[in-house]
Formats: sequence, structure tokens, C-alpha cells
Amino acid sequence: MLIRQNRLGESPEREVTDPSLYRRRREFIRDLGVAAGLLVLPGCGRAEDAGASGPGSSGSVRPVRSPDGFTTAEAQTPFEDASSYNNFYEFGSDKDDPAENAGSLVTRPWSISIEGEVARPGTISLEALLAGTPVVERIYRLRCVEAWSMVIPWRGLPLRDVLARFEPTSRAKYVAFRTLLDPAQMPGQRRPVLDWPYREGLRIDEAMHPLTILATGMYGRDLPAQNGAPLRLVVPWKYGFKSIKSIVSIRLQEAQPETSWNQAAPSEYGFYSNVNPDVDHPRWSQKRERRIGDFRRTRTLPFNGYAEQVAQLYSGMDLRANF
Ligand SMILES: Nc1nc2c(c(=O)[nH]1)N[C@H]1C(S)=C(S)[C@@H](COP(=O)(O)O)O[C@H]1N2
Ligand SMILES: [Mo]
Repeated sequence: MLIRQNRLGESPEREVTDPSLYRRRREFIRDLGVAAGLLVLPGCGRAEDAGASGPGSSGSVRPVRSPDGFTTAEAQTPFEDASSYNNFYEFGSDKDDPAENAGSLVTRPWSISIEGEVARPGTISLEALLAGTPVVERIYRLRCVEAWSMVIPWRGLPLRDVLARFEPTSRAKYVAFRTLLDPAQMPGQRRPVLDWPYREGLRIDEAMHPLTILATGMYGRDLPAQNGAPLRLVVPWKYGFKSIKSIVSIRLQEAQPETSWNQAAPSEYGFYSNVNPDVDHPRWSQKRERRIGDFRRTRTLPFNGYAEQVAQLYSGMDLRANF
């Protein structure tokens, strides 16, 4: 596999560009197109408007407030930043590429196949999945391995409630996730930046942890395509790349799954990838982070601040070896 130099993690903290600069650049390019009489669509077909009235939109579900204290009270990242400064390599490797290009992703109809070590495998439509699973709203920190972070209000389904519907067998030790593979809709897949489709994985106890959700929305609306519509994982104590977007397959299995970034650069991106300020990335420190939309830098917390809830999952494990 060709591993290009320009890949995840090439922009450590000092190179983080403020999202408003990206937005201005995009608007500038759009205005240029308008001035030149070209038909340029982003201004009238913003991806986040797509599907706003579809199943799972804020009008059709009644989210329950999470009673579990998992929600952070920190200031939320503005929606404009969270939906314009993204990593979604299927739509390009610059932070503004996904917002620019993800309009080509068709998110309805959508179905997910649940495979492997389950008593009831099969393919289920997104509507059917939503109909039978409780919906929660949670405000989580998201900490990218590139040392920036956001605070995002998600709407989603606890993964454990989703998996329970398919009855995992006793041999289900891990869960493997796969993103859609379709270079026609995902132009970034025409280049071998990663070994497509994007794949991620969790140990079964991580997947069953109540913090782990499959998000369908954010900021009270359906997910914008660039944020992983119509269904993406959110595992808030792990680096952002574990939170795989636009999922089409969930496979329960006995063996630890191959994951895309670990496969591309195993010394840089571990299978676990729990947020850990004491284990630096080989090319930069993980001690601090920059909150997007804010100029202040803050200390990165072990497990991204969720140690109380998840540290016991790793008791007895060497977190330097299992980074
Ligand atoms: N399929 C897919 N999922 C992905 C990525 C990607 O490139 N492709 N990028 C990951 C990374 S590196 C991060 S930080 C988060 C970003 O999520 P956000 O854009 O919603 O903030 O998505 C993750 N999920
Ligand atoms: Mo990331």
C-alpha cells in the first residue's frame, strides 16, 4: 500500500488553522465562481440541510435526557465550526474538503448489515434500527489525535442497545465497523490514501460501555454528511479517528479486527488509542490540546476526561504498550 506523507496527524497543534479561516476561504472561492458566472453549488446546497426531514430528524424522535451524568457542561463548539472543520478522508484530506464535497453522499435510504457472532444476523434499514432503539442526547468532548478538540451535542443510539437486538454470542470478543465503499459518492476513495473502506474496531466491553453511541444527529438536527451521516460511531474517551463515520457494516467477531489507521501506520495509531497525555505521538506531544473556535490551549486529560467511567476497562493493562 502506498503511504503518502500527507495523512492523519500531519497537522499537530501548532499548525491548526482556525475553522473561520477555512470558511472564509470557501466563501471566497464560491464568490469567485459566482463572479465568473460559473455554477457553483455549495452556497445553495449545503450538505447539512440534506435529509433534515427524513426519519430520525429532530421532529420524529423524542430524545430522553441522559440521566447518567455523562454529559459535559463545557461550552459547546459552534455548529458552524463542528460542521466545517472535519476529518473525513473519503472526501479529501484538507479540513474544509468534507464540508465542500460530502454533498455527493446519498444517506437515504441507508441500511446496515450486522454480521458474524450474533444469533440474529441480517441487514436492517436505518428506519427500522431507529424504531426499535432508545435515543439519547449527550454532550461529549471529541479529542482528535492531531491535538485539537471540540465539544459536540450528539443525538444517538447507545451501541449496546443496538447490539443487544442482534443477540451477540459468547464468541463475540470484538466489534468491527466498516464505512461505505463507493468511489462514485466518495471521491477521496479514488486515491490510495488509506486501504478503503475505512475500518475501525472496539473490544466488546468498550462497545457495550454506556458512553459508546451510534450518533444520528448533532445540535438537535440530523448529522451533516461531513460529520458522518447517517450513522457514525462516537467513543469519547478515544482519539477521534476511532469514531468511524457513515457505517454500513457492524461485525461481531472473536479476533481483534484490522483497523485502517493502525494498518497504515502501526507505530503512530494503536488499536486502543485511548486519549493519553502521557503517551506522545511519535511526532508530537499529546499533553495539550486546542479547543476549536477558541484560542486557549488546555491540558489533555487521561481518557479525555472520562477516566472515572472507563479506566477500569483497562485495569492491569500496560497503556504504553497498548497505546
Ligand atoms: N470513515 C471515516 N471516519 C472518520 C474519519 C475518516 O476520515 N473517515 N476521520 C476520523 C477522525 S480523524 C476524526 S477526528 C473524526 C472527526 O469527526 P467530526 O468531523 O465529526 O468532528 O472522525 C473520524 N471518523
Ligand atoms: Mo482525528
